[in-house]
Amino acid sequence: MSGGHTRDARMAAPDGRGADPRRIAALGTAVLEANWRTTHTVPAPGLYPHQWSWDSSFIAVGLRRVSPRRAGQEMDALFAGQWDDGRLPQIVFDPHRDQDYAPGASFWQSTSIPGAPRHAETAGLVQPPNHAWAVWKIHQADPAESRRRSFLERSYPKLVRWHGYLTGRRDRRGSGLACIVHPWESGTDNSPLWDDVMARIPDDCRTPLNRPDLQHADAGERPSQKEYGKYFWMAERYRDHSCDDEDRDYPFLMEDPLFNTLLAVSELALADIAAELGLPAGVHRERAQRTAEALEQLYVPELGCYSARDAITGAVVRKATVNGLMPLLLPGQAHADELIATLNGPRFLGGGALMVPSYDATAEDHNPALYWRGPAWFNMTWLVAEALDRLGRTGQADFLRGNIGKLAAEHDFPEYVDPWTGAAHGTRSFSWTAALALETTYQRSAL
Ligand code: 2M8
Repeated sequence: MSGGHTRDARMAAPDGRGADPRRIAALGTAVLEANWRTTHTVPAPGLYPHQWSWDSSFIAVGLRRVSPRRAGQEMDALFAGQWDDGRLPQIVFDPHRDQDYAPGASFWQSTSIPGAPRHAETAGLVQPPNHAWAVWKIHQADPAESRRRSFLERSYPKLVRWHGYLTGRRDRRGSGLACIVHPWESGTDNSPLWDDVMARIPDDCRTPLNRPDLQHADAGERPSQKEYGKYFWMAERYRDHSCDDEDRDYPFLMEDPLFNTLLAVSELALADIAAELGLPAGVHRERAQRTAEALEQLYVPELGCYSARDAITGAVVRKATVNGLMPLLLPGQAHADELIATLNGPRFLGGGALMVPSYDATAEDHNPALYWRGPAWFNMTWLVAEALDRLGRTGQADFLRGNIGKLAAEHDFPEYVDPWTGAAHGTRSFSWTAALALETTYQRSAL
């Protein structure tokens, strides 16, 4: 059980009322309301006090159900942190909360990096590109409001530049896949996918290792001090090279199936946005197709799923993670049957899991309480449910969506849960959990 979070009357519902759609929607909305900060939503009030990139997209997907306008503002606030090269930063910092999260604005000093915005302090790294998909969903929630505010017109060029950065400078290997340069960029920070590469990263960072995160979550549910030393070492190196992606000997370059699937899904959303604006859409469909084809380089037949590749050595990691199931979201998926079999086999849902484990349940080092090394996350389970729905597997999609809402509301919107017992871990009042509980509740019931 994590420390630092408070419990109040809104929280646990031992009588099973957690499954009542109106109650889930009311509680989820209250969390989003409480975590709203003038222009954006913080992922959690204590642990994550700034604006995070892919969190904002997941948050906006749920927020649009109750306020499409505010969901649009959420994306606008993130776009205000866009760099000249098109990157959308991992974090847009709240300058008043520098002491409350590390590394913060004083570590990155982004306003002195060429090409970074002058009016906003941001991290130099990025996160998975789910933004165009979110923008399209926000538009669909209230097209008249979106048109009144020219939401698509102003978002589209920013999203095109963002994808241009990823398919250009981040295609470091020329493989057609974008590389991530830090585990934080994956969104699945301490996933076992990064273990082999992490082994060759020094941990003697120069920045003193300050861990405000441990005031809000148990040390046993967060990355270790050694991992943090390596995270900081890489962030220092990337920052000190002006975040320019031209550091030839930079040691962490990974091609991740989750990151690249979201890029392809978002590129398809860009096609829808372009069509809506009367602009050519074919170019986006072709780009999405190219990314989908390039993803085939990451398919591992003996795992029955995709995996990450080390772009420096060319080695594909032999580990099954939820990241590797995500290409199921792509239309015309060549390995859909194998992916479904893997999802429903012992590595993931086969053992009676309520939500999708983040890591192979049969692996010796699977840990159902440790961050991205086993627990089930609400965003990943929602993505799998979206994929199942698209494939016509509506019964299983509904099962997962139902558990998202129920477990979220029963446990005060936890960051992650034990996949089999639903026991809550990490921080509470977590925004994307609340947003996706809202989204799935609206998907399942006419509220
Ligand atoms: C977690 O990552 C941050 C660094 O970005 C952290 O651990 O401090 C991850 O779960 C990531 O996916 C998420 O975006 C972020 C904020 O919720 O927290």
